[in-house]
Amino acid sequence: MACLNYHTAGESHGPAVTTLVTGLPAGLVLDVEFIDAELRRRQGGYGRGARQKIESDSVTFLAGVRLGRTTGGPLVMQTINRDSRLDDVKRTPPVYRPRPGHADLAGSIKWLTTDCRDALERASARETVGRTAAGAVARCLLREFGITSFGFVRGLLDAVTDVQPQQEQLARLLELRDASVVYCPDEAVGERIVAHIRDAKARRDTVGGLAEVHVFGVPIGLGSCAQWDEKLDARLAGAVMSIQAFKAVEIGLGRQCAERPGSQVHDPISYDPGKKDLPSLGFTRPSNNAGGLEGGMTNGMPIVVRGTMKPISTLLKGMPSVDLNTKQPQQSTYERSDVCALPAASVVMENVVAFEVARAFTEKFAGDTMRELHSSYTAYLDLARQLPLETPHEAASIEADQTEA
Ligand code: EPS
Repeated sequence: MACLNYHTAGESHGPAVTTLVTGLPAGLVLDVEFIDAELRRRQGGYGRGARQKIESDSVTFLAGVRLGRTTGGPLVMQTINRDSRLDDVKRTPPVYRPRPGHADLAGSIKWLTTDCRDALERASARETVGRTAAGAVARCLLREFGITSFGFVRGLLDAVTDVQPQQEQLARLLELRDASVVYCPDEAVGERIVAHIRDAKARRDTVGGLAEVHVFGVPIGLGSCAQWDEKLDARLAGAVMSIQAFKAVEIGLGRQCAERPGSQVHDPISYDPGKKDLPSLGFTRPSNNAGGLEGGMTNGMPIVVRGTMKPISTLLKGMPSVDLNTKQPQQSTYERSDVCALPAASVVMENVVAFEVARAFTEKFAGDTMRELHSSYTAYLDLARQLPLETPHEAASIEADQTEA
């Protein structure tokens, strides 16, 4: 069977955003309410522009589902754009003055035109509807195995929360995050983030910020150390970096690793037999600076990924640019946009991270059906708990090790 993958199609002001997900096992129950709730959450957050008052996102399944379960065939999901007007040149005119920071300049030259419209329509973050839907489907799969995630806004400018999410507090954290208009589980910091966004709007400017995702309940051994392109940390970084406007990705301690010696970076290993039934198999770590990933593989600790979003590139006051036809200096075009889409980006990030975890999960526990995935997962954990396994190779090495000691 094919490896889990997805692609999206659609323009920001085209008729719809479509997602094609391939490699899903048959028999996965799709929680449509949950998927639509994630789409609605993606539409929200303080700092959004007028577009979200027009749209009302939800998915329609066009293929790959029967009676609420995946069939094993390709899954196609579609979300209608209510603000569909791509072929109306008056309402969606050509754009000749590229916005610094957007895909306008590079995309139009790449497609050999001075009209940035085609590039900006496809590069628009409207496309993240499709990625959120794919990730939400992946989360339906992961939660069957007790894997859950928490995505939130860590902060922007000088308003940054130091909250350290723990699995035991997940219910409370979700409550706090969902009560916040900027999806920040720290009320005081959330208020300061709102004030910064309001200020940016008053100055006809924009702001970005930091979004973070924690994934709990992940078994040891997803990803691989065998090949560079199988490393899960690299794939997570690629997935997060591909979200519109993201400019940096960190795993665990991230760039702070450069500021500490090894003894203050690496997480000591111990073993607690009372915890051997958990997906971490009893191995415990007092800290999680590695962000749940060592050698490109999950290590049983929560996965922690942080992304940096740059400020939205459409500024009400414009930016210095040139007219692509005349090559004369001009302020960049203003198109209706958001002042800050960081809360929405935290939802997108949570879902794209989940998709990569689900992809790694379905590689390790491959099967055409959910039934096969469940048996493969259980069999692996059983074998791992029995270590050391009595193979001639293992027995010889243990004996040699004990003789040396
Ligand atoms: C975007 C510009 C805005 C955003 C859009 C991304 O759209 P519009 O020009 O129609 O106001 O709202 O994001 C979405 C539509 C969305 O659903 O997230 C851009 O230029 O990237």
